Amino acid sequence: MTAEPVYDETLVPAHTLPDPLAPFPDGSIITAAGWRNVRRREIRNLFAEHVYGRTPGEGPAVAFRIIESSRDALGGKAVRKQVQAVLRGNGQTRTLNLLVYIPAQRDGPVPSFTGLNFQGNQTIHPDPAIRVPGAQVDAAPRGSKADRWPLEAIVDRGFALVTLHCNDLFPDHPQGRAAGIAPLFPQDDVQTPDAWGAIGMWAWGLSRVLDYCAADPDLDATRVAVVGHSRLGKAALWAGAQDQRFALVISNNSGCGGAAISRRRFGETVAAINQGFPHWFCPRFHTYNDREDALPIDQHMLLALVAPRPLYVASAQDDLWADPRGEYLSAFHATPVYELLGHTGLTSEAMPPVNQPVGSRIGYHIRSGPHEITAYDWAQYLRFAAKHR
Ligand code: GTR
Repeated sequence: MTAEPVYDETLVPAHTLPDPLAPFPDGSIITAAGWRNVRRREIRNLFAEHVYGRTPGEGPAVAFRIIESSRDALGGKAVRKQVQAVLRGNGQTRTLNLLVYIPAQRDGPVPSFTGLNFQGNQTIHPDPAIRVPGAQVDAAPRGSKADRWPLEAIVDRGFALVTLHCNDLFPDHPQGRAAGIAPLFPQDDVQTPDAWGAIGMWAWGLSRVLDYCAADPDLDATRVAVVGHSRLGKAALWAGAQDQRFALVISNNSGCGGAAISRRRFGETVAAINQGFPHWFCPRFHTYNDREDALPIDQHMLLALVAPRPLYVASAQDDLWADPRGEYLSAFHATPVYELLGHTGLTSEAMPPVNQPVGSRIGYHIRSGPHEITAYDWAQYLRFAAKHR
């Protein structure tokens, strides 16, 4: 059993965060070039070895095919495309089902948001044409998560949306590995200390969405924002950290193993998350249960891997399990890397008031209300993405 969660700031243990800009072993300081050419890769490798597991270099072949499209979606506002990414490797095949909406009014390739959904493409909008692949009997109801995906607002602002169900990549339960993409990779050995888990595979899938964006002439692959809520926010951050083609990265209430500082042990801890979700991280991450101080990184360094690209971190006031203050501090402590690369980050260690977004290159808000991704959150992401468009 893991200990009772701590929700009292005075009980946060004293800790020292690793410095993303600590001098090189020979004592030389990190310049912008030193960050880009050496330190960035070192930190990314530390996250692969100790937290999320290694993303294999070789993977299945991917072929995209458009299986449905309409020029008359959302009452004429959007073009809808339903695309299969067919993966082949190790003699096995899997299919990722991409759902794409593109503004009907456009002058050229458009910027997009991409993110995974929790319960199936049909949940993101009541549009009856959205396909429900697989076992339809168990499928979550159409439009049941539409509150999380303000599709009309996204399209009205000139952005496309590309989404897929996270379970196409790794069904989200401890025995999900075999039904997902893992068997398509050579030597998938779940026992290896740095074997990747669900978050790694979800992130891999987000990079395949980027490949799709690059192949669709209606989309501008140089302007793709990756967004995710909660566990899928952890995946969005890891995708954005590894794949520098993502132009903008958004973490919504991603909490432990996402934006929040692990060493604070506030709300969900490393031990709690590994116990609750043994399939999310690599085996080595489990050795840091109740030993956060031994980690060679902390999550501010994951956010620093996004630099110099625009980054947005959002918390919710009642979402103490995700440690809002730890999410804010993480963005704050990523700031020196943004500054090294010529951008301002967050300049105050004090959190902003509720519902008052701050920041320019690193955006942050804490919204009133619970653990959720809401119209308010999306309004901030649309504003931020439009500013950086
Ligand atoms: C919780 C988990 C969090 C977060 C959340 C979610 O149960 O402890 O880390 O991922 O689920 O995804 O909604």
